[in-house]
Amino acid sequence: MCSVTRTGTVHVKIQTRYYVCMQIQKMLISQAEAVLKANRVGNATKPAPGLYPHQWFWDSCFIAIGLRWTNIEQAKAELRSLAKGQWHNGMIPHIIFSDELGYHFGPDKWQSSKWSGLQDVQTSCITQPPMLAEAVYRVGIQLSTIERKEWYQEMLPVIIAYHTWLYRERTLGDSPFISLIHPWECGLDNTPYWLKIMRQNIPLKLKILQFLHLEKLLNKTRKDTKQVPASERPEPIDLYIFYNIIRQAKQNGYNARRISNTKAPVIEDLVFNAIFIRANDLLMTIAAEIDYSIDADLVAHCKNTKAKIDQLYEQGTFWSRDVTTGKLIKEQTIANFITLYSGALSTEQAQAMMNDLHGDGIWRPAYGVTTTPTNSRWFLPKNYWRGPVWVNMNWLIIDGLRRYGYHKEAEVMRNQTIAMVANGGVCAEYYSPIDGTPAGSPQFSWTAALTIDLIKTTKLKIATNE
Ligand code: 9WN
Repeated sequence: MCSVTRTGTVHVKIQTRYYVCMQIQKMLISQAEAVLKANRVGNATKPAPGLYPHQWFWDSCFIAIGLRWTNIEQAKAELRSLAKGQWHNGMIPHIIFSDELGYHFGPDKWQSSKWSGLQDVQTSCITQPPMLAEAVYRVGIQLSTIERKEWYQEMLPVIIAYHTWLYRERTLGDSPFISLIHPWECGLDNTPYWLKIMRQNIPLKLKILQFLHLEKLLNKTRKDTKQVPASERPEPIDLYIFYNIIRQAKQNGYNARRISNTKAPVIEDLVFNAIFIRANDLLMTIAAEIDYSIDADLVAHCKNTKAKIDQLYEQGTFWSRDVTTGKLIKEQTIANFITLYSGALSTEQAQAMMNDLHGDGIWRPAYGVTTTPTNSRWFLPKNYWRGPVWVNMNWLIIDGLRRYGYHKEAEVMRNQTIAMVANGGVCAEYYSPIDGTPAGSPQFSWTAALTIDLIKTTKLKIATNE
């Protein structure tokens, strides 16, 4: 049963839980297209109206992956707009600011032009998961051979400069992995493994508030909860620690080596590194297609990161590493499963992942994978990255499952994800893993874009360059 309201929103009730009929799929695509159109500002798409009024790095990559089916020129423009925000040293920032006001941590807090080399674009001064190679590659698949080659010629230098920056500025000591200086860089902001490390060093002012049980007072001064209920956003203490880490990073010129000598958290993040390994492979695939010669050092680095992933493997799974102590951070989250997407796992490790996916509280009947297992002490069903199901996470896992030949499981998760979005009715930012209730911001762009992609991508030929 489907109905369209006078405002044009599609409300869908599905009788069979995981199967979404063709008629509803078509309506979902129209609904998703409308969300993307409404969120479009100039050449880029904001993640959501109100809460996120600028361009975000990995959001735009997911958005382009969806837009390639409905408007390929906009998909290209979305990624070109990211390239315009690329710093002269190669970094792609996690936010490129538009003129809209109201974001809770705006351009004045970062003062990017002191470091970026860009005078006409204001950005944040940290990065986000390197999804660009995947987005460029997938847009390329939709083009004719000649257009694809031109597209790759245009975008490959951007990807190379970015990956080279990551290796130059973000590998510390002899480690083959990329270090992050802020949880916003991994995109899963309040995921338990970051909270655990961050909360070991709470600033004195916040400690006093906690001691007096007054931390909820902080909610009065925050802007993000004007759009979304506080219970669905990071806890006040965590948000203010996020802000504080940026202030400290700025004092250290956003330089990871300097920051790693302070008490600020620095983590070799599993989600980021898994995505990076895949992105390195795609960089090589793109280069091979246009006979582009990649610098030997970069090739060696890429191979080394992939080959050494077992350094993050202990007790039958993968973890992020705390750079300060050198120890793995053993908090189970969805990050463990994003390693499937990397393509770096042995067949045995991938099988073990599959078994774990079916473990208690992880793969939820009807919705996909919880960001934090339901039996974790950190679990909160509607709070941001502490439990909710996110469409981009399901998408990455589906892609990884396909790469390891788990087509049946990938198909189940694909159908579940489409059904969850259809049932939720609003292209929500995230969904409760308990009952699929939409949470966070409605009209969320990557939910819209990736729903289009999931509907369209039934038999994607996966590229490998092994
Ligand atoms: C901080 C835009 C972004 C996503 C992140 C998500 C959230 C920002 C915020 O929104 O983070 O970057 O203000 O909470 O965690 O993954 O890219 O959608």
